[in-house]
Amino acid sequence: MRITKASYLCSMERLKKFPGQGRPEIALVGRSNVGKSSLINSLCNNRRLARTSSEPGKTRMVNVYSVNEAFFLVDLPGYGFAKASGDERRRWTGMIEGYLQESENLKHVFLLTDIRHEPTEDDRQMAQYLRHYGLPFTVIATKADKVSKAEKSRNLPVICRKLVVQPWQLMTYSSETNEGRDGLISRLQDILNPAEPVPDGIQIEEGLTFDDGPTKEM
Ligand SMILES: Nc1nc2c(ncn2[C@@H]2O[C@H](COP(=O)(O)OP(=O)(O)O)[C@@H](O)[C@H]2O)c(=O)[nH]1
Ligand SMILES: [Mg+2]
Repeated sequence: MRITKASYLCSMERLKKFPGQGRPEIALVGRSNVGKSSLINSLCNNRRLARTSSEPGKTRMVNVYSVNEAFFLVDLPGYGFAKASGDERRRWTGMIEGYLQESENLKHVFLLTDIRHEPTEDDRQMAQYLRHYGLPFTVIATKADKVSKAEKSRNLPVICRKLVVQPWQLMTYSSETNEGRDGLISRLQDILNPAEPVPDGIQIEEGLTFDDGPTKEM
């Protein structure tokens, strides 16, 4: 898959039907400032698509981007912004969870976490939440350009352990160098066009029933 077309579609505070709804949606969640907007820009090869900011807590809306007129990337508000008041936190949590629970076309969630640090308690809770509701997700360790190879191999197992994911559920990404971009695009492709189950070659005769069970003790 090549990403040839990407545009900003809309921002919303609560889930509403947006134009063209029905196409698959892929959501991005993660701490404020972890690199969600930068990843969208790098993936879509357009630096001005999503607003990035060095100031945490700026994106307080759900921002939707349309990609290749085929699917939507849904940039959820960043959690874990230390200066937010209790009310504001509850509003954010409501927005994130409201979307995750109610979207009918959500196919996959990318949970972003900074490769330099151990995932936060918020990250851990988010992973647990996604598991609890059976929402398929991939963890993306961002800002991979900021660590050495040695730090990377030290930090990735910590991320797996803390978020209780297998190594194949974890990818690395750098929006600075585009490291991981090809891998993420091929992951997107698999998510959007899941492989047909491989037939096992066993043909069951029509009308055959298994009243006695498949095997019978003699
Ligand atoms: N070096 C480096 N900086 C990054 C990367 N991704 C994001 N940043 C920086 O981190 C800050 C927050 O990024 P942003 O995409 O706005 O985070 P968001 O709040 O999760 O949307 C910005 O200053 C970005 O330039 C990356 O892969 N490498
Ligand atoms: Mg952002």
